[in-house]
Amino acid sequence: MKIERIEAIPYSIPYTHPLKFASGEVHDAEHVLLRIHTDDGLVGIADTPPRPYTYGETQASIVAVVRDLFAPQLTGLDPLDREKAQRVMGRTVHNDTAKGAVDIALWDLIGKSLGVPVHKLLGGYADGMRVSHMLGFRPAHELLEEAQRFREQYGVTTFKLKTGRRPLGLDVEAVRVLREGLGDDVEIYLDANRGWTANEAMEVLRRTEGMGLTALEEPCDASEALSRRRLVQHSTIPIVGDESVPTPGDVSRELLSGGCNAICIKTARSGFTKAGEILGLCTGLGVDVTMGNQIDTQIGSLATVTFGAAHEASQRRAGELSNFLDMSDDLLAEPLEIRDGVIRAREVPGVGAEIDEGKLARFRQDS
Ligand code: MUC
Ligand code: MG
Repeated sequence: MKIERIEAIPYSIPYTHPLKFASGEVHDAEHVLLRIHTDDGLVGIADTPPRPYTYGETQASIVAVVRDLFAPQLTGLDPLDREKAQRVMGRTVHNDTAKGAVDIALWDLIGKSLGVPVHKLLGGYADGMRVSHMLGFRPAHELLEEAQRFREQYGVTTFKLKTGRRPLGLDVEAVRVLREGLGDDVEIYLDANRGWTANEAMEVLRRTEGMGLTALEEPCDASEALSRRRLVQHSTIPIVGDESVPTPGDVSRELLSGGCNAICIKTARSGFTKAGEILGLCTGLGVDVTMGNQIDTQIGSLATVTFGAAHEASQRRAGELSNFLDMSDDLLAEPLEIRDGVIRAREVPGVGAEIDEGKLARFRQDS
C-alpha cells in the first residue's frame, strides 16, 4: 500500500452559537478536511481546525504546508511506516495541527487496510468516553440554562467553564451560579486560556474555595514562569497545561519546571502518535490527563474519542466532546450521538469518519 495523493480541502460551516473564550471566539468552523488516498483505493480522513490565536496556523497555512511541504514528501510512502512520516513532517517546525491531521489520516488508513477499528489498534480499553461540555463566555443565568439542558438532554454531568475575564468577579459569580444551580454532583473545572496573570488566578482560586472546582487550565501565559510555579505550588487543585504543551517536549518542560501538574491532550494538534507519547509521559510521571477539544467538528470529536477510549488513563476523566452541537451542520455522514453522557468509538475499520459528499460539495471553499 502506497500513498498516492493527499487532499487538503478548506471548508466553512457556520456555528449557531459562537463560542467565546479569553483568547478568541469562533463563529464559523473554517477548517481543512484532509484526505490521504492510497494506490489500492483506500482513503484516510482527518479534520484540521486552525486556531491562529493559539498556535499561529490558519486555514490557508494548513492547506499550504500540506500541499507544498508534506504531500510531495509523503507520496509513495507506505501508511504503515508512521515513523518515517513523523520524521518527514518533523523537518518542518511547528504546524502541529496539520501534522496531527496527517497522522490521524494515516492511522485511519492502517485500520482500514487491516480491517480493524483504530480504537482497538491503539489500546482497546473502552468502547466510549464520558462527555464534558465546554461553556463559553455568556451571562451566568444563560450558562446555568445551557448546563441544565445538557444534563437533561444528554446526561452530561461534567462542565468546563471558560474563564479569564476581568473583573475577576464575573467568573467567580459564574462559578457560584453554576454550583448553586447544578448542585454538588456535577463536576466543574475552569479554563482561563491565559486570560489572567498567575497572581489574578491565585485570587480567583481563593475566592472560589469551597465551590468544589476540580482543576484550572492555562490560568496565565506559561512564560510567567516564576509566578505560575508559585501558583502550582499553592493550588489545592491541579493546574492543567493545554496550549503551553502541544508536543511531548513541551509537556516535559512544563511538568519538570513546575509550570503545571496535569495535562490536556488534544488529538487535533498531536495526532494519535504524539498523543500516545504524551500519555506515556504522563502515566509514567503520575500526572492526570484530560482529552481536550480544539473546538472540534464531529470528525475531530470522533478522533478524540477514538484515542481517549483506547487507553485506561485517557478515559478516566470525561473528554471534551460536545461542542460540535453548536454547529449548524457537519461533514460526517453518520452523526455522533451523546447518550447517557457517553460518546462511543466506532466499531468499523479505521476511525469511522465517513464524509457526506453532498455536504462537502456545499461547504468547501476551493470550488
Ligand atoms: C481549550 O481548551 O482551550 C480554545 C482555543 C483552542 O485552541 O481550544 C479551545 C478550547
Ligand atoms: Mg484549554
